[in-house]
Amino acid sequence: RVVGLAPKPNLSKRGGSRGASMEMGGGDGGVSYKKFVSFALEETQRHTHLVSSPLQDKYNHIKSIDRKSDLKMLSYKAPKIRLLRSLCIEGDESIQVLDFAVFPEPTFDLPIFCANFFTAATINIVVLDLNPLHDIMVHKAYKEKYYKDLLPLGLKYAERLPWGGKLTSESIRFFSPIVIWTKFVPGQDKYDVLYSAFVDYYRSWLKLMDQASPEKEAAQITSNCEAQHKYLTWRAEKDPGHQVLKRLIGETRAKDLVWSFLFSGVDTLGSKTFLDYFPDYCCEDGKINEKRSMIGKSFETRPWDTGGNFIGK
Ligand code: BLA
Repeated sequence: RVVGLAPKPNLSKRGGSRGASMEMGGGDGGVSYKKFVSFALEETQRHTHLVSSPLQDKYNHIKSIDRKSDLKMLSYKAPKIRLLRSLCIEGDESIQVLDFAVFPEPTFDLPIFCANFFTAATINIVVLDLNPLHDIMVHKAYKEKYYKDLLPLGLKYAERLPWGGKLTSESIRFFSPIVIWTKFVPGQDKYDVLYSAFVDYYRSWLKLMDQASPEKEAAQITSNCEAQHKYLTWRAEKDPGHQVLKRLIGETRAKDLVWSFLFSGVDTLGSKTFLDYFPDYCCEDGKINEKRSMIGKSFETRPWDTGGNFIGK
């Protein structure tokens, strides 16, 4: 059952990268991220069986307070996918947002697919990655398993979508050596490259999903669960999109959207708190420091070399 405003995954209509640039914009150099979502859903349907998520009934469409923007939500699950969800924000002008993520079932140690695109009149902010489930600084075997073969893919886009400069230092541990972290001035050529990167990265993720076999050991499933919970906890608390959402739909609805939709699982996959995972953020009164970063921003340049070795401080 496909509920709500879903661009229905349709097997007869080929997604692919064909005709990408023709259909991409609004004719004025603008971008619509709907096409990205349609591609992802159709492509997923070719690899697995998507069913609507129970979240879909509650989270489908919100109009912004100023009534100028529409927030559209889609959510599905599949045998290896705990949650595939997307948030698309489109307005008459100013901002376009895509927050698309796929969270695997904890029986799989698959990376988390992450596409976060924020577009305003003069700037695009982009994160596209197969976020490692386990910290690759510590878990070298995990890094080998998933990223060794993907390094050429990262290199393919490193030049055309160059490193976006300093970022919240704490975020780097959630990124892989092939992360596309970039900022650019809006322009059709850039959107075409971004679409192509999205297609390539998503196809790579689906391939990993096809190959993934379930963990046999309970301890490994527990560890996957905790790792995903840590990721969700980080993002639910510190995601940079939160501020924008607050402005669009108000604090209460923004918080609900972030905690119960975007990072659904944060209340169920584990019981540790944000401060258990990130004790540096603890204030003297025991509350969570509201700063997004305790260490500050760093990594002016890409902190991985072409071999995927970490070269940041
Ligand atoms: C900025 N978004 C950023 C930045 C990053 C990300 C790294 C640069 C600022 C910083 O270093 O924090 C994205 N950070 C991520 C992602 C992870 C992470 C994906 O840790 C995953 C682990 N961004 C959105 C959505 C909106 C949005 C939904 O994903 C809006 C609704 C907006 N992102 C947005 C804005 C900025 C930004 C406005 C610039 C403001 C800022 O730097 O805080």
